[in-house]
Amino acid sequence: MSTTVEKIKQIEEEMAKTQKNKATSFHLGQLKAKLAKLKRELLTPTSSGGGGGVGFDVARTGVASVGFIGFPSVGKSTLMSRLTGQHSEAAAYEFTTLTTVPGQVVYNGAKIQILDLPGIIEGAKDGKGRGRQVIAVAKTCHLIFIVLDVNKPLTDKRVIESELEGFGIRINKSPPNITFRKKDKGGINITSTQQLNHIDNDEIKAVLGEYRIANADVAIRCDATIDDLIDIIEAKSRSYIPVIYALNKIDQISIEELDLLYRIPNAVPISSEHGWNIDELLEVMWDKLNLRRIYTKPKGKMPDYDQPVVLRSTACTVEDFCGQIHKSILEQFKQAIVYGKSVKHQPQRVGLSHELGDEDISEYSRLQCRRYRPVLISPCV
Ligand SMILES: Nc1nc2c(ncn2[C@@H]2O[C@H](COP(=O)(O)OP(=O)(O)OP(=O)(O)O)[C@@H](O)[C@H]2O)c(=O)[nH]1
Ligand SMILES: [Mg+2]
Repeated sequence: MSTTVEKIKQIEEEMAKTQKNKATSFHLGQLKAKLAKLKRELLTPTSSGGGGGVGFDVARTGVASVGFIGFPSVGKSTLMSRLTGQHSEAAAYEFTTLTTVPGQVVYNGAKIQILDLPGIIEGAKDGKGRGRQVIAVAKTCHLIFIVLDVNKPLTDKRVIESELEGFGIRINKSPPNITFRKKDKGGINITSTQQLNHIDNDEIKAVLGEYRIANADVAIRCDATIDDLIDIIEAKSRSYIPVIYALNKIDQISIEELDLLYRIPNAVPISSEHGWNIDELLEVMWDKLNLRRIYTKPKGKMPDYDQPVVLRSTACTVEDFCGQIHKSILEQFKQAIVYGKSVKHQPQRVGLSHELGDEDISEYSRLQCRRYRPVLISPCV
């Protein structure tokens, strides 16, 4: 019997041979869905083709974690030591790092965990080297630095991207605007708010058929592709993670070449060895992490600007804030008083579900802060 990897190869070959046209679109939809199912099987550790072996994951600390992915010897460990002060063995030979090395950087009062990971090679997602375990750690990070050596061909960038994509990681993307709801009866009902240029009803039905879904409502609100639809059906095995390309070793290139590098979106040219442009890397990291700093204010006193409570934008309600300080606050909680852009009146009383903000307001002078990230709260009133 052929293995999952072999089955994937067979389907990929068949897809390459099948030209997209009206007659084959149904077949292509089926093949893509089959492929997605097999790939998921490959990534599930319990299945026959699964990861196996000891994982590389480490205990998570801090408010967010950032993982380093790259080919061997691109300078991941050198960057790790530069950012965190935590020593991670760096050397000229390949595969110096053999397991996850955690470190921490404190930026804008937020403790951010940095994970130096072993280098991966092409085919990592299919089980080459320990690549699958490495990418599995990256998949649970809030941000990934793809570290590239600027002396190597830029095609490396595409190779790493496809390794991550093949593992269900979606880079710098948000989930496609498609709602999918299974039903008990009524057949397949497809609605779209705009013209679909890449997919037709036949393909959608073929994909759903492959997943043995006979009754469902599918509402499409973007110019979706088959892959987008599959991503929604396979939502549990997809992670949408922001990525920064750290283009390392710029000390070895000319100014003209550096200018070209600056045109690559989401890229920050750096030299980890010399510490060049590390400030910009940290700034971009901060932006991408989209964290919110909430300053606490004891009643009748000035807010404490030194030690903000830092929340992720996906969990930034007053409840999350109280939970970060101490669970017992929630038991006595009645209302919170909040200043800032997240409220209309300064201050305003809000409930547990209120979302706190981290935005600028210039007219805010009451607490003598020009740039307003802070929202202040006195939990019990
Ligand atoms: N010129 C130059 N060399 C660098 C730079 N950063 C790292 N290096 C060198 O590149 C080599 C590999 O660095 P490492 O930090 O071990 O690379 P790595 O990506 O962690 O490698 P693995 O752990 O094997 O995956 C070392 O000899 C470093 O001194 C840089 O900015 N400029
Ligand atoms: Mg290393």
